[in-house]
Amino acid sequence: MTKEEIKKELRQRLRDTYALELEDAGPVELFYSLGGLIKAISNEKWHKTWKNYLTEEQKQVYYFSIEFLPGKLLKSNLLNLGILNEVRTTLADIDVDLEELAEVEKDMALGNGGLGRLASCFMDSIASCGLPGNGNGIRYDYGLFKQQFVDGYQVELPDEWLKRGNVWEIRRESKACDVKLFGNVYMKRLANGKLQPVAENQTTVRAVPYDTGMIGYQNGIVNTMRLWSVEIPISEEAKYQSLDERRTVEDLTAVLYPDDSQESGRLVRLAQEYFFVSAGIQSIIRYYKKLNLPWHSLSEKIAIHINDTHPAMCVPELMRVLVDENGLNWEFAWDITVKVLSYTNHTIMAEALEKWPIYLMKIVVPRIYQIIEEIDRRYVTTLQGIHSQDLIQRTRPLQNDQVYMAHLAIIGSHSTNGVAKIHSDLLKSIVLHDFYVIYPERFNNKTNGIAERRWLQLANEPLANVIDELITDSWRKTPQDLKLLMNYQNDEAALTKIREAKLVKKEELANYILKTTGIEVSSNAIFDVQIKRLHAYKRQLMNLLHILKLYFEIKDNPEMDITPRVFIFGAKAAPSYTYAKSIIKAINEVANMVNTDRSLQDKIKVVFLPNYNVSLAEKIIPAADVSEQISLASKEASGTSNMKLMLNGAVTIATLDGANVEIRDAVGDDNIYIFGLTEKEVYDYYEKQDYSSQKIYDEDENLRRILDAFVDGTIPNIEFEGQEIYDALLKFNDEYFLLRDFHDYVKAQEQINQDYKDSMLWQKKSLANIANAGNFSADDTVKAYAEDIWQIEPIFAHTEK
Ligand code: 26Q
Repeated sequence: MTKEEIKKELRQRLRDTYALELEDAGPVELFYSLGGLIKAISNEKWHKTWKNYLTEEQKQVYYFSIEFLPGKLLKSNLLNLGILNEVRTTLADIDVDLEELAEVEKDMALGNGGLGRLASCFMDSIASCGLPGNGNGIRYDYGLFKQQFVDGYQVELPDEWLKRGNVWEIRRESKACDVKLFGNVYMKRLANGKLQPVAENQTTVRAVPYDTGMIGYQNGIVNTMRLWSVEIPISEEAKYQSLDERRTVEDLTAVLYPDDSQESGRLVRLAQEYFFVSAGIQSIIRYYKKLNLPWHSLSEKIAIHINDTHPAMCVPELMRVLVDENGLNWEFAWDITVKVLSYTNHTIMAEALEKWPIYLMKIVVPRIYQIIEEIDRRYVTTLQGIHSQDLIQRTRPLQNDQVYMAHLAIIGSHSTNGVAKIHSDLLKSIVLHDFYVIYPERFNNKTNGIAERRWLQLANEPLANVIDELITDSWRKTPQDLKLLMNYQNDEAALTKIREAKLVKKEELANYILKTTGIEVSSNAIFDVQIKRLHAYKRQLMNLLHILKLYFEIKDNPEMDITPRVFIFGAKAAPSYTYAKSIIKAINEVANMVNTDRSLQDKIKVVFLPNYNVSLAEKIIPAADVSEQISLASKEASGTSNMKLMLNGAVTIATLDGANVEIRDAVGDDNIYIFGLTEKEVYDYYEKQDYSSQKIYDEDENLRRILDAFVDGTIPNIEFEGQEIYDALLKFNDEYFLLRDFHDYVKAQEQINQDYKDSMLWQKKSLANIANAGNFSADDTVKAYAEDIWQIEPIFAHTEK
């Protein structure tokens, strides 16, 4: 498209939709008009892609995820369509700043954190690699809550992301499906002797899909992310007499549940899970039937991926559709189901492994529960005589009046993968060891990855441009080419350019911090960043203990030699997770105490930016010098902010947990700061049960002073929260070994303090991180899924044949 064509199109759209001339339009009208134009451009490619998959009968994967976290799409769509620069300069010609328009768009925040963001990186990569793949999820009216701080406390506000409408989606009423919930089911014997389930008093709701094009990176491919929204079917309208009754239906897709193991077990959440699973499976089978192929070919045309256990009802629902609705016999249907489905596990935390009370399942999805019972019954009988009774009992889906969703997912699929090497190994050796004994061939690893397009090309243009100058722009298509940067390890001019690019982003972030919090920070300081959900196992509190250590040291010795540091946090806590909320309050109070103490001479500052989300991540990550990845070894399945931060030249301080292990292998010990217990040492403690945090406290004077600060009034305004934290660390013996790892953590931090002073030494480490971040491209991750698990092929390869 030429600049003139872009201008003409914009003009026309502004007239048609807003009765405005270009000169009179504000950012909102311009954003929506530009969005409409982009959609029109991509729609042609979208339709072609879809037609192509259909006529070629390409095998497609459907990625079922209860969360997608794309963030904003404007710039990413422009980049992937290859018109980012044209549009930017065209707008500049008429005195419009693209960045200002981009700010108009609300983040699409239909996810909690890592799992949802991974799903969206995968959508970008699947399209960019030309793989035939679709997303299937829920279109929540309200995404993850907006976080504000009031007196240092987290306050949650609703996320009204749809208020001004969503330019990217297409409502496809013609593709709606009915989903049936509640009621009772009994088995009726037919004339031919077969049993048939008969349902009574069911509630039928309509699932209406809203499709969003997932635009591949400059390859003409546009895939579909399909999100389902609930409606009352027209035929059922009469049944709903009051607004209240209508509301119970409409509540189904009203709001995303915050990651909240303590609040789990809610009826609406279970209904949500079934709702998008059932709608998704029905629409896939409807499509497959159009192909007029025999049922045994289903697994040659369709792969369905279960992202964590939230969509695990895919197993019984696919069985239901094949057996009840299409008359297949159980064995045949089961064989197909296992071949079609695959499952990813994202956690080893026991409390996060999903289980549903049987009584609730019977209420919400009675037929699905019957099918689960049959799956359980057959599982037990089939393994009889092959495995021990104990093993069979421990692994069956139904136990203790609950349905174990992970068991269902593993038994009903052909592949179970973890998300980093150490995590997958732990699944095999400990967490899911019983299943590994039964199905060793089903287990595999797929280390997570990230979309470099968003996290470097878009988020960090200064660095991206320097990289182009040094190694050409081939890395933009092939992130592995970033390795070429290793040739500049001793090139001072190159290292300086990279440092200057970092400085640009640090200054931008410093301005943002000043504007939003009033806190002044210097871009000469080390920007030390910990951004992730607030969880005890992620140990934001250990970071805070280190900050307090520095605080006391500077107070005692105001002239101490320390590189100025700004500690930056971003984290939401689940609304009912009181301990996490107490940590937020404590960080905010320490921040206030530190930032207002002139005697510290700006040697340390603490900034807790509210409402951490994808857009804020795009501001923080490019500006980071130090990446905090300090979870207790064995607890973080993978982590993905670790990858985004290294890609932007931050150097990592880390435990050997999740993908940190592979990051260390990629960059080498000289370019990462590793500390703390290993996963094996953690498990040794569990076995011996001889950990005593009290002992460490008693023997370490400095640590005593730090912990006492929580309860002796040193940190103001945390009477309740301080006591809670103090007790967690001492009375309840420090579940996540903060005190055990603290000393080692401090030593690593001191090394960072030293090394940062030698600018070239530091830049060299930073370079090694950027250069090796190509190892963590989500493009490679999805290609591995495509080959090993889904057996799907890129569309180019197919057309070339
Ligand atoms: C549970 C109960 C009720 C409602 C919601 C939930 C819930 C919601 C979201 C439970 C868990 C999640 C999300 C988990 C998650 O994001 N896990 C992260 O996945 C990343 C991608 O694989 C990993 O990198 C992280 O290590 C892992 O913590």
